[in-house]
Amino acid sequence: MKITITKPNPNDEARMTNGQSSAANSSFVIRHSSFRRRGGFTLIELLLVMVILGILAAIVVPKFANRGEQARQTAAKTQIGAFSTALSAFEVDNGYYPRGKDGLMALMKPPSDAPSWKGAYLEEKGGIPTDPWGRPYLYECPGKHNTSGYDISSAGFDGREGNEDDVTNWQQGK
Ligand SMILES: [Ca+2]
Repeated sequence: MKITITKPNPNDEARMTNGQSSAANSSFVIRHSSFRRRGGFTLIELLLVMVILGILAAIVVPKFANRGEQARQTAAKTQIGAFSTALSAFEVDNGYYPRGKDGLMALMKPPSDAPSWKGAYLEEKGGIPTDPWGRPYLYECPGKHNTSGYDISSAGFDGREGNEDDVTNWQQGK
């Protein structure tokens, strides 16, 4: 930080017409323009930045937290759609949908009563995929909701069947 002290000359005094006559009356004038530029942030500016960061944290964090759950719901819907495509392919080859509660296994390994089986119908190498919350998808054929087809669902975040966060292949609330 460099502070230069110079004696005023008549020209300087002539320029100081904006209410700085007290400085002009003193013997020396401190030129501190370089001090102003290198001084960094003032306390007010720092406080303002902290307030803005506080507002951003309050707004942004809950939104992203919610997005994660929305993304898992979407992933479960997409996976159920993929199961449905594979189950339709199974039905085309064999004339029926895989039966019972373990029916999804028939997409990977041929059941005993499927001589025209042309699977595997899923590319998953780790077996039948679990839902985004780490639990198995629930399958039943014939279904309780889709009586002429099959029910497939995820119990959602809470892991309990039959409430509103479930992801299903039937219309919920009916
Ligand atoms: Ca649930």
